[in-house]
Amino acid sequence: MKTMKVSLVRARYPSVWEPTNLMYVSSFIKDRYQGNLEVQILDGFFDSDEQILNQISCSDYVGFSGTTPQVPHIKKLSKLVKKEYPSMKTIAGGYGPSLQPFKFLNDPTIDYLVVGEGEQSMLDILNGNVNQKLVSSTPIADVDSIPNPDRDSIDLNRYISIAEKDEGRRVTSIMTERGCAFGCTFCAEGQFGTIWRKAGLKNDDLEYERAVRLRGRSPKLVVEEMIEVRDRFNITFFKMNDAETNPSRAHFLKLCEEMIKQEVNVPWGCNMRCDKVDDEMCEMAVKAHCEEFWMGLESGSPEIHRDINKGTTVEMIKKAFDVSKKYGIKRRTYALLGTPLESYETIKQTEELIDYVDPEIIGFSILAPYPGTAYWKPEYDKLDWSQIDEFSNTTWSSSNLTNQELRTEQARLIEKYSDKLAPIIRKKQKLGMGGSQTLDSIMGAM
Ligand code: B12
Ligand code: SF4
Repeated sequence: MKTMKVSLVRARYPSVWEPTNLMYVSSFIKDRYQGNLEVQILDGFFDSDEQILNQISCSDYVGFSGTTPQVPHIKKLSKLVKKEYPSMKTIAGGYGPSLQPFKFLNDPTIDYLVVGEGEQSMLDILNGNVNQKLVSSTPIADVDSIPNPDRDSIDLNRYISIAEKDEGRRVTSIMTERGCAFGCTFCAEGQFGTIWRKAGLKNDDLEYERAVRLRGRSPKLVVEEMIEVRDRFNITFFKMNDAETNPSRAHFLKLCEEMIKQEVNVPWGCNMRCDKVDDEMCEMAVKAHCEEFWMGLESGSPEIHRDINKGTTVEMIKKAFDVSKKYGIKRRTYALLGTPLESYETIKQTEELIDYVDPEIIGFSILAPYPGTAYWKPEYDKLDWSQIDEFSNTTWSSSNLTNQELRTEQARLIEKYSDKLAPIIRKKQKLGMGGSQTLDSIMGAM
């Protein structure tokens, strides 16, 4: 029987995180495809276009993944692939293509466009069950039925060694859940999630839909995966890949309990929502060897908090930072400049909040109105999104501050809190993001 060969490629972008999404797609198709299947996962962060073209030469299918800033590279690669290997089937997926499907539907160099979570759709394509270009399938409700991300088809050591060089520890990521139950105005997750409804969910009740979208993995299985990965790759730090690891307090506590029970004994860090951080959670997390919480404080202005719909308040943030400090947890935070109500006054409030919570690590970004966020406008489509992101945003302004004023404030805050900037954020922010030349220099520096 002929072996089906599949290459999955993450488009170029500086990221020290392995592409868990493609690793999930890979493990799923390897598990369910009935014939012989070979999969390799490449990454434009490490692999040049030439290397990608050479390495995929025997593939039957090549799938590209990326967020909006990576869309131009996906399109460049698909063009190169069709020129070099006209019979190879090309597939585009991920947030970028899913949120702007029209960019791919008329592109003759893309054969299939996968919208939303892609495991089942990819399998359907390989099985020859897809007769149209746009593919979307009902997301898998039981996330425990998806095998662990495929760590055999990717060179994981390339990622681990960057962290080892930068931080002196062997780091990799683990996902404890999927989706998000919230709808912050600056995040595209809400829009991405509503694709599910189009993909087959019948219930139109947003609350219900959001609750369904958040799907926790079995803590026992997550921890078994951690132990396997710890032992196989000699991991000394885990970073949780979740949007937020604590939207469910019960799930978070169970996860910690399981880590203690199964004696993972490896430090870890995770994204935490500030509305749900309390003594018991911190105590359990520390017992489970948690060392870092990454908590977005966004702004010190109560009005901005209401406006961005995150469901957090300045008081919640103070409490979350205070309580985690009490337990010796290192607190990394992010401030988001430039939401519509931003002014010099609100930035001052943000500085006051930062000084109060006194985080160990901080990053400053400027709102990037990505497709899928509440701030997206069709006219932004004319912008070159490979040149824009939240670190060096040369387009966005608030009602009160121009883009130049926001950037000056960002630079001032970076300078003011320079002793607290995470190494990776320092690299990105000092070099400035956006523009292929700058991107090259960032990639060279990483
Ligand atoms: C975790 C995360 C990260 C991690 C990624 C970790 C990792 N291992 O890759 C880090 C911190 C590195 C990161 C970086 C970035 N991120 Co991010 N990130 C997220 C977050 C919180 C969760 C994404 C996730 O892991 N989902 C779970 C996985 C399983 O789902 P998935 O990635 O969507 O993949 C599924 C489908 O999309 C599909 N699929 C994906 N690719 C392909 C390809 C094929 C061929 C197929 C068939 C299917 C398919 O199948 C996958 C499995 O179901 C989301 C917000 C959110 N709550 O969703 C933002 C989000 C995705 N990020 C976003 C952005 C913009 C970025 C950056 C560009 C930011 C920056 N300027 O640096 C970079 C890009 C990095 C990169 N190289 O891709 C935006 C995307 C918006 C948009 N319009 O594109 C989001 C939505 C946040 C926001 N601001 O709105 N991110
Ligand atoms: S910012 Fe975090 S909490 Fe808000 S919608 Fe995005 S992933 Fe969910």
